[in-house]
Amino acid sequence: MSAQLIDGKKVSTEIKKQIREDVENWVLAGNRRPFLKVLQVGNDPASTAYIRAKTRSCSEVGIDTDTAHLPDTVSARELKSVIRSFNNDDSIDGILVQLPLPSHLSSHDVIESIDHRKDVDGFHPMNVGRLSVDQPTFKSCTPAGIFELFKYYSIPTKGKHAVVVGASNIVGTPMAVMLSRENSSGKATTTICHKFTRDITIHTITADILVVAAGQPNLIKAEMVKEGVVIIDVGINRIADETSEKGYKLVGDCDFDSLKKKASWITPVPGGVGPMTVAMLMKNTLLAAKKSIYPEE
Ligand code: BQF
Repeated sequence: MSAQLIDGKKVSTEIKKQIREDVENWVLAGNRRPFLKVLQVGNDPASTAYIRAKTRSCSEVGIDTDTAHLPDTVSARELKSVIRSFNNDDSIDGILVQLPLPSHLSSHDVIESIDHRKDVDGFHPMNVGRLSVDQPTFKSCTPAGIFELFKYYSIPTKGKHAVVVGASNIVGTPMAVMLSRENSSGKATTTICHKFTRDITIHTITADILVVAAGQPNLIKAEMVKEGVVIIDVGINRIADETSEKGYKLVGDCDFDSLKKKASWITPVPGGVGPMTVAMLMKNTLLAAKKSIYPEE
């Protein structure tokens, strides 16, 4: 078998076109243009690249955006007071604190200080909790983007065995929740593997759908999966590459070349899940502006 490619770049472009229309209609109806405030602490180059991708997408869909910068020495008090001022600013619809934060700061405390009604990343405990009980919420962007890909390519999840490798708060855990809920989205039987899983192959080999978000290049190889599996590779790893002008290239967590011969569907890296994550951020920002998740009365 040779896998069909899941083209996240193409699907995200189509979704952003739709969001652009929705934004224009919202503005034409007399509303203020949606506004996303980004906060960068320090100047990690990968974070700068991600913020650039988000800012570019904002301009594509007609969302206003601005990035505030704080030094990596900022105290938790100062950072939270800046976030409080964004919470109280009615011109700001969505707040995004770019992760990871410097190690002296607790991302839990920082995320919890964001007004959950402006939490377009969907990381606030209020939004995570609502996700897990099937209430309207800002869905974490990467899992939401993966579900858009399932929809676009008519890849069924109902009744399937889904295996998620990686249990982060950002991707693995919300992905597993969305896959497993029986009333909305996934309806799959779901296994979560993480760093204490003794033998991940006994799980991955039975997967109909394998979502990998472990941050480890080449973790998943062809002999660890069954014929016809759907491979969703969330990994984004920079590895040295002298032939590229940047000096590095991006690879996922999966051995694409061997897996593409065995899988039925596979996402590439780059151009797979990554662009969908950014598209879902645009969607959440519009939902925040419209107060769709948390109506005012
Ligand atoms: C692509 C992220 C790890 C840690 C913090 C397009 C993005 C990535 C790849 C992007 C990510 C990953 C983001 C591609 C945002 C996804 O073409 O393949 C877009 O901008 N992402 C982030 O903000 O923080 C991270 C991964």
